[in-house]
Amino acid sequence: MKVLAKMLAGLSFVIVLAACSQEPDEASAPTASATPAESAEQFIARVNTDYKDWWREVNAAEWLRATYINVDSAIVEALAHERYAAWHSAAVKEALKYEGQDVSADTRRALDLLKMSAQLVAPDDGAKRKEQAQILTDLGGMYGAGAYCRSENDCLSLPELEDIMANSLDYDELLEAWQGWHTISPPMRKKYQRFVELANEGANEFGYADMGEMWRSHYDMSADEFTAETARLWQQVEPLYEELHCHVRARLGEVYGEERIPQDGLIPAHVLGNMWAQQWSFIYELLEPYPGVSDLDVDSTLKTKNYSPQEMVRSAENFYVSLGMRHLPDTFWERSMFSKPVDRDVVCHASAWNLDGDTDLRIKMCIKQTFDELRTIYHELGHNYYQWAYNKQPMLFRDGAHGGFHEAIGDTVVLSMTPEYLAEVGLVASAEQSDEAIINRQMQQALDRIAFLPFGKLIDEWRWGVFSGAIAPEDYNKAWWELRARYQGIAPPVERTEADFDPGAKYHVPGNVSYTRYFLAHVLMFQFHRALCEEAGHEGALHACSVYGSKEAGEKFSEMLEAGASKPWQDTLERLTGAREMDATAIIDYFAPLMAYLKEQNEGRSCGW
Ligand code: X8Z
Ligand code: ZN
Repeated sequence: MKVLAKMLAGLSFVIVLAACSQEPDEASAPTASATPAESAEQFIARVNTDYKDWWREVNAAEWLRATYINVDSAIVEALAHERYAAWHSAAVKEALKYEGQDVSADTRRALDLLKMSAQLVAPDDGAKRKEQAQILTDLGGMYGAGAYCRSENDCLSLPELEDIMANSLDYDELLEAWQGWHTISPPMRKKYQRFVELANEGANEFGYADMGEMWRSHYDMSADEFTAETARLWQQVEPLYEELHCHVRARLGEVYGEERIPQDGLIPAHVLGNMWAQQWSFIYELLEPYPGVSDLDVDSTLKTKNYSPQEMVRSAENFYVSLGMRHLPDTFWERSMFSKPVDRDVVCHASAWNLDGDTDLRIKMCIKQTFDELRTIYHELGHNYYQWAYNKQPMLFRDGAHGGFHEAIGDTVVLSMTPEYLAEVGLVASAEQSDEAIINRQMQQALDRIAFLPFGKLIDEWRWGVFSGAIAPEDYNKAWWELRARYQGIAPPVERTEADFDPGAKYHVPGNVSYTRYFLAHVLMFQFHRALCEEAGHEGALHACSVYGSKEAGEKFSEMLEAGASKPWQDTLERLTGAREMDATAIIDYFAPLMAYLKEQNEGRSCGW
């Protein structure tokens, strides 16, 4: 899914836009041309109807492209984006005519969302729109088909390289996999630079200073207020990250030697178990606080019991059903892509889709037998259940309350995958209840959830800079690593130059998916979890709560899901949690036991970088 309706993965949806002129098929496309006497309400009703048609067309093209990367799907997708963009630009222009008019709150919201829910806008110039659609299709294909080839017949795909990153402890082997994958992106650089110019031109035409400002304006507050919000949340959680970084660095120093892992500096990016150093749970074995205490080894159960991808997805579905939600439709099982096909290139990056805006729900993944993948399945089904729940809303409101909500639903459920839950469904042998067992589990979780926070924050900080021009093309890579150093305390394992384009090796950059949503989700999931646990009548520590089987929690959750984007997110959040602000106190409470452990471990160490 590239650009458009990037409902992708959760992503809520993008939509390209643009406008165009020389499209041969344009005449036959739905148009948003003005009908002078049309009221704002009538206009929105018409847009909702047309939008539904566009949604189906564009999603079908994106699905085809993401599951069959070849020259033909490139044509189909680029054309769909281009045509859609033309319609969208025209519709937004129409909508601007109602600015300042006295209309109902719902209509005003719909008018605003028509403009803001686009992840992408193209210039109102046919040639440029075409160029932009082509660039995005090309970038997506370069990422999806990307591979590291040692020779013509010896290529490693991303899933294979990720296996090495996750399982090897050989410094040089890790380095080769890391460097190998980062060879896919230098050819993207020029295209990306041009894409930025075109996207900014489109954003300007909609009245935004640049595309970054447009993205930041989609949060029921001003773009500047939103920037300040993300900074505030980061400040709240930064101390957690620093403790974790300090402890992990010390441990890695023992494993690889302090000359490779300097104890007062940055951690090389290739030794954290993940290609992007964004989630570190694959190095849990190196960090297990109390070795052997509590069996958290879901990986081995999946392998021993030889779970199929479908069975793993059933397990996730079963959780949602336990909350009172429906079984997924038959078409989900028939049309999803669960495994990597052997005969063609696909985009393996996990995503969840609603192809028709109604019930044609699907996921697209290359599922492996690991706990990490199982959690991702729960994550993706969160998107699908959200999409399904809000499908009674008018089309323009069929989206998350904001992008962070969409990303947080499935991960909220993952927080309920407690040892007791895992034991109940047979994924671990037994659930040990001891302080040591709690710390072990929290370490495993923190390596994902806390490690992710600075990464989640910095990706868009880089893009905001790129879109605004604060980061010039000749500094793309340098600025990227400056942010990685500042926020994450990590460094490239080998020297990088502007001949590299390392941001392009991360899916969401060539895929043009905004990323702050994931940062926000990592705060929100704990807030949601706390609220649902209260609803379920849980007493005691937050980390011990699972809402599995709680119809009360499920009902409250469903109420939020059904609202979609129909109200400002603050209202939706308040309804569930009683608060109108995103707030990191829940994540801080949650990890209180681990923080005490980390502080003790870090005593006498000099932390920071
Ligand atoms: O892209 C995703 C999901 C699909 S929405 C698999 N995530 C981010 C990533 O992989 O970079 C989930 C966590 C962050
Ligand atoms: Zn997602």
